[in-house]
Amino acid sequence: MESILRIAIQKKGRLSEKSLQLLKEAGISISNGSSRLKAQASNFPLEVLFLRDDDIPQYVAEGVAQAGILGENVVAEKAFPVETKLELGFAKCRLSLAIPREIDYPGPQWFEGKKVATTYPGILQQFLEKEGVHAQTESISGSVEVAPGIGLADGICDIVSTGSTLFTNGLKEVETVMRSQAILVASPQMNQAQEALLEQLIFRMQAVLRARKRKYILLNAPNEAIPAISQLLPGMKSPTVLPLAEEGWSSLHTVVHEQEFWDVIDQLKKLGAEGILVTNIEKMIL
Ligand code: PRT
Ligand code: ZN
Repeated sequence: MESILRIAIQKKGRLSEKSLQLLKEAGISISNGSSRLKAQASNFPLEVLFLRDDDIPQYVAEGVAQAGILGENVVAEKAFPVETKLELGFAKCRLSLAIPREIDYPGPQWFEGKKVATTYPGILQQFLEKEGVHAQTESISGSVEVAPGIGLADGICDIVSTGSTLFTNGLKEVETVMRSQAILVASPQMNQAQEALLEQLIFRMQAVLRARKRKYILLNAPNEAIPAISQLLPGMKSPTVLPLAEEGWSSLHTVVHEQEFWDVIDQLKKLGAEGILVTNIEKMIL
């Protein structure tokens, strides 16, 4: 029987589109959208299962799917034996403790004897234990941010991204319990052929993720500035230098982190660089 790799991704929510996008950029075509329970890739032995994110750790741990894409926060809360293979760089957020804004916060001991509403009781308990604080956790399944306002709890422990949900509910963030982003996890249960397929998938995803963080730079510079510019922008090995038709000038091509580019732009201009072009990279293999 030909082997196939199954990957579980979120059916509908914050992770769905970006998970599908990553598979697509890894060169995997999935015909039908996430309207059904599963879909087959047409050009890679891969089947995609569309699930609620909360169910993914169990499905992967039990080997129903060999891989999954979900938030680190959910992996940590569910505590199933899955292995983190890759940080995917999207759905970045933090799990934080928050309390009513008007309260002066002295430190974690404020929570002693208090009641905290959360959908992450496991992670919260561990944090409180580490801090040596005894608080009661109130597990609720949604709209955690309204709990203090209706008198259900003194504080909350919830996912924060921009902070606007806390703000509109009169709360302030006082402790970061964990940071999270989307990750690729793998099952402890898979055969050799599936392991090989997963390695191929990881290789492709890495090429995509690496490229997302970087830009391809082309610029023109006077020849005497090339050594200095090459030091500023060393690229993968060293920059490509091509002569321009105009005597004494060259075109220099290199790869940089986007942030580094902004950090050195003034220096580049001082060195005489001009006609600077910055473009996206699709894949990058070292
Ligand atoms: O239906 P299913 O169970 O699959 O989905 P879900 O509702 O449990 O999850 P979903 O789609 O909301 O989020 C999936 C994952 O995205 C989470 O597990 C996190 O890893 C990640 N993520 C990133 C977030 C956020 N950012 C986020 N802002 N998850 C939730 N939020 C919510 C948060 O709960 C709060 O209500 O957004 C609000 C806070 O956002 P700000 O911007 O106002 O701070
Ligand atoms: Zn969920």
